[in-house]
Amino acid sequence: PGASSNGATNTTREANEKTESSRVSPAKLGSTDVVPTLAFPSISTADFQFDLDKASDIIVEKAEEFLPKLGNARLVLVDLSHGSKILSLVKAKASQKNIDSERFFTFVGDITKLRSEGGLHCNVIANATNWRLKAGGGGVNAAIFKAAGPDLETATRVRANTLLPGKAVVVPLPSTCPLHNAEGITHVIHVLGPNMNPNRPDNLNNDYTKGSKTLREAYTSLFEGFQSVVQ
Ligand code: AR6
Repeated sequence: PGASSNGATNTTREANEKTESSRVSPAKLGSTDVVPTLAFPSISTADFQFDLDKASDIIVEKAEEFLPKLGNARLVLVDLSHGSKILSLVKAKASQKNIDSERFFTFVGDITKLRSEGGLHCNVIANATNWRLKAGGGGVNAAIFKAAGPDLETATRVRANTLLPGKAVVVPLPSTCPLHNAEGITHVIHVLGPNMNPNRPDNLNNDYTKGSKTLREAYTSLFEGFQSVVQ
């Protein structure tokens, strides 16, 4: 499942096949012993138009930095299509580094349906959100708030009303939440990345010195948030 040859590039197909094999042992352990796994979208690279090549460097750099701090936990970069450029770039760059491909890999699928449709159990997912932490707006933010229903909005409000670029907030999901009971997701981590979209307010006006610094901070905040859940 999820590894259809329909439009798949070799790299992404291999990535999903690798995932299929790497999840065999945790699946045998029973539902309470699943390997802690964070699924995250590429922050800022769609609606916020951050350069894909620069973003892929930052993702690989931050994954390499955090993997040793995360025990046996896994980091999975997710995107919707087999043709995803960011997945291909990250996969190629990660393979050049001394990174355990069982603990950091890419996966094609909808982040709100990874277990039910992709067979990949991730107990934590990240959301590329907006500064108001509001539902809607398109992209992964709209998808996650829609799939989680009003429970996520309520649980988010308890933690924060707004978010600064480069910051993340960890939100525990109540067991009544559909994402919790159907997908096994116990936490959503909202992350706000730098906005490079010239058509949106508060964009960084193509300043990649600031933008790259903020994207690094965003991944640091995200992975530290995941670390706090795992410990
Ligand atoms: N599952 C997996 N990945 C997804 C999904 C999904 N359901 N939907 C999108 N992606 P974006 P940004 C991928 O635009 O650039 C929103 O309106 C997508 O292909 O969601 O940080 C917010 O409210 C891309 O690789 O986030 C903000 O205002 C990645 O997720 C703004 O967009 C991020 O794309 C944030 O823009």
